[in-house]
Order: sequence, then structure tokens, then C-alpha cells
Amino acid sequence: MANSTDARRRVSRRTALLAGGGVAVAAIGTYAGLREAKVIGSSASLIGPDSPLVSEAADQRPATGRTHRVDLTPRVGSVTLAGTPAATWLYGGNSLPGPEIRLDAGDRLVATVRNYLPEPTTVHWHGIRIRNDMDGVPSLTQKPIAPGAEFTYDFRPPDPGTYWYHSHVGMQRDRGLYGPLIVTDPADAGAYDHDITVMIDDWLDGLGNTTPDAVYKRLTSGNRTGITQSIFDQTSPWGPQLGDVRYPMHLINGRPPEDPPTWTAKPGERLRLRLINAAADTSYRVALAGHSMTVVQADARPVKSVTVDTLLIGMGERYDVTVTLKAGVFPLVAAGEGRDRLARAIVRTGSGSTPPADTRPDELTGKLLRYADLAPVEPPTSAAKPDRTDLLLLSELPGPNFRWAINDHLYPHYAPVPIHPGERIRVRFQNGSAMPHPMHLHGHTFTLTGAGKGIDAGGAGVEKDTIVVGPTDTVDIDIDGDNPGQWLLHCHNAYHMMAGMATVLSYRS
Ligand SMILES: [Cu+2]
Repeated sequence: MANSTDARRRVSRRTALLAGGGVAVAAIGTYAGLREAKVIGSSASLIGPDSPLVSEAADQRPATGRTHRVDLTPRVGSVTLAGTPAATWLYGGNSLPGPEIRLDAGDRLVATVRNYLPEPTTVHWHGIRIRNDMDGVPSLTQKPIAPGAEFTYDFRPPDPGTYWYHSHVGMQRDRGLYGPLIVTDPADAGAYDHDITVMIDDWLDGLGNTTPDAVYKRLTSGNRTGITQSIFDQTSPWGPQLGDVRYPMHLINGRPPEDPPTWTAKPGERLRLRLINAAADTSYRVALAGHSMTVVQADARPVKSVTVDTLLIGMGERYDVTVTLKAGVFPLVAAGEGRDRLARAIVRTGSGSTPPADTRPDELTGKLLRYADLAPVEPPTSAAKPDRTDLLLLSELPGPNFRWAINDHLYPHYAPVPIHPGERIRVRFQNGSAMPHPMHLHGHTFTLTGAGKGIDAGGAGVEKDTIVVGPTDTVDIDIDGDNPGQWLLHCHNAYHMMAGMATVLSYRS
């Protein structure tokens, strides 16, 4: 049994390897996603996950003094999806998604993970301004948890909002190894009657004898037929190419559209919906039939209320919306962008029959939320000009072998984005491909500058942790160097990430 102190000691051995300068190599394991990390350039002054600066930054964050303990037991299991059994990997029991973790901002979360899988695993706490040694990135912030071993994550989420947790090893997230993490605000009076988590996912694991790993293998073999057919839609703002894989099913809270989760409420009541896109390869367009939705948070950050008919949500993004309910039976639909399949739930406030499983509400083609519509509730914490700009070119390398790169490097080979504590830097994403890339930065929220045609010169000052960089678009984000460590910055398309589309925001002393 390993506690977090043991883990930090192990990490410190690895960091000693990394700190050698020149081309550093950390040999961690042989499983997919656990390959050797090769850092290009000097890493002599690197601030690793075991640095005292990591604890120092964490200790300054709010603390309620309360402790919340959970056990997660990743294991082989199975789920039944509208009568079809599917073998998969799950966090304990047969629960899909994993158990919802709910605690107040500043509470301490002690999450013990005992690995019953046949492979190493880790847990990443997506969107949390976490301490670096608890971030769950194999070979970067911790040694992966070996089969049969145990690791305890121990941290305090500082900011309320909608988050999620998931495995960060290989394609494990595209199995059932994900769940919601809701950080509540004790000062929030809650201007809503029902608080509902809506976790949306594309699903193929265990169906037709396939697995996410088998599909990834096909993609890299250059075989683009059958399940690995490109998804195109010329009319989408994020098109033309929206995905690489034809998913047979889409789920809300682990359930397909034929067997939807159903929520009962009264007409006139207000819902808060916490929309989370946990998918590997699918952007979702979400709408509630007969209703508009008021967006109140984007990636756990409050935004000025904006009312729309529908939202497009990239992989890893979250939106909180409120809705005042009418009387009747209403499908909440998450339609795969560019795809003919959908996920849905049912909101029931009166009598009536449930509409057919493939019903597409008119709202899906109504007023669509754009990044330009988002405005921060509070002025940005820092409006200072960035000290410098780093350019990150997002591209698919030529050839048939499905290689997705940042600045022509394929992770775990990477050229880090260096940052010094206290520095403010600008990162310019330049998308040289025909696909949208939902770029996610660990351990931070960044500030949109308003630049980028996908952003339409609006959205300035909005803080997010995941931003979709549209095809051929350029998007600028500003990052404050306030959380020392080594932080993955990557595309949240699971296949692109596996294929190398990641780098590291690397603190240097
Ligand atoms: Cu991508």
C-alpha cells in the first residue's frame, strides 16, 4: 500500500532523472501512454511535482478543515446498454459513470484508488487548480498505479464548479473510467430547484467485440474503413472534419437514448444542468426541447447570463445552464456534431408519452452559444500584458499513420512551454488541420484574449481550462504562472492525445 508521501518520494527519484539537463529521459513503463518521456531542450531548472514550491502554492489555497473520503476501485466489469451487454472497465461496482463526488470548495478530498485492472492506471481531476503531485499524469506527475497497488490522492479543490475525474492512461478514459466531480459553493443560495449532472459520452467499448485500443490500433494502421471512418459536416462551425471514429452509441449518465435517464419536476421549477462532455471523439450540440437555456458557468467559471437555444460542447468542456420548466415531457438531447446519432435524457413535468428515441428538437438549429457570447462576471484577476508569446502549431503530420503533433513533436517527445513562477505568458494555438482540437491545460484556468475567428473578438477575459481551436483558426490564451509544477497541455480528443498531441507547461526556477 502506497500513501501519497511514498508516491512523492517515488516521484522525486523520477524528477532527479529529469533534472539532469540536456535531453532527459524518464523510463516509466511500457504500456501505451506510459512511454518514455523525452524532453527537448534543457530541463536543468525544472520545478518538479516534489518541489517545496508545489506544497507552498497549495497551502495558500482556501481550507474549510473538513475532509471527504472516497474509494475508487477501477476494475473489469460490464454494463447493459438498452439490453445489450458490454464488457468494460469501471470505477467500482457496475456504476457508469463512476460515483459522483460532491464537496465544498476548500474541503479536503482523500481519494484512495486501488487498482484491480490488468494495467497501470492514474486518476486525473479535470479542471481543478490542484497541486501538481496529485494531477494524475503518468510519467509526468506520478508513477502510474500498478495492478494490485493503491495510491491516495489528497488535495483541496479551491474553486466551486463542475469538474470531472478520469483515467489518464492510454485509452482507459474511453472505457467507463470517468465520473463527475462537483465542487459546491457554501455561499451559493442556489437559485434553482434541482441540481442535475449530465455526463455525455460516446461509447463503443465491448460492443461488437471492439475496444478503444483496437480502434486506435486501426487508426494508426492507416485503415479508415468501417468504424474508423472520418466524420464530416461542412455546415458546422467546427467542421469540416469532426471526428475519426463512428461511435455506435452515445450516452447520458451511462444510458443510451432508448433507455434514457428521466427527471421529474413541476412546471415553473428551475433546473441547473451541469453539462459535461466526457467523450473521446465527439462534440455535442445540446438542447432541451421547448426551452431556451441560460448559460451561467463555462468550465466552472461564472459567466454573465446569456440565453441560447443550443450549445456546442467540445471534449473536456463543461457548461452550467439554468432552465425554467414548462409543462409536458421534454427530451434533453445531445446530438453528436456531424453525426446521425444522439444521446438524450427526459425531463417530465406533466403527463404525456415519451417521444421517439431519435427525436431532434428544433432548438438544435436555433441560437447557438459562441465563445464571443461569454463574458466574465468579475473582471479578470490579472489584465497585465503577457511577458511573451509561445506559438503552438497543431497539425497532423503527413503520412497515413495518424500522427497528431504540437510543433511537429509527438508526445512523449515534446518541446515544453517554459514559465517562471509569477510570470504571465501568452500561448497562441495555430490550427493547421481540418479538425477542431479541444485544447486542455491542467492545473490552471487560462484567460481568453478575444483573438481567434472561433472567438470572434469576443469572450475577452473569460477564464476556461479547455478551448476548442477550430480548423485553420488561431486562438490566444493568457496563463498566469501561479501553480508551480509540470502540467500537461493537450488535445482532449482521446485519439489525438494518444497519437502525440500534447506538450507540457513547464515551470522553471
Ligand atoms: Cu485534436
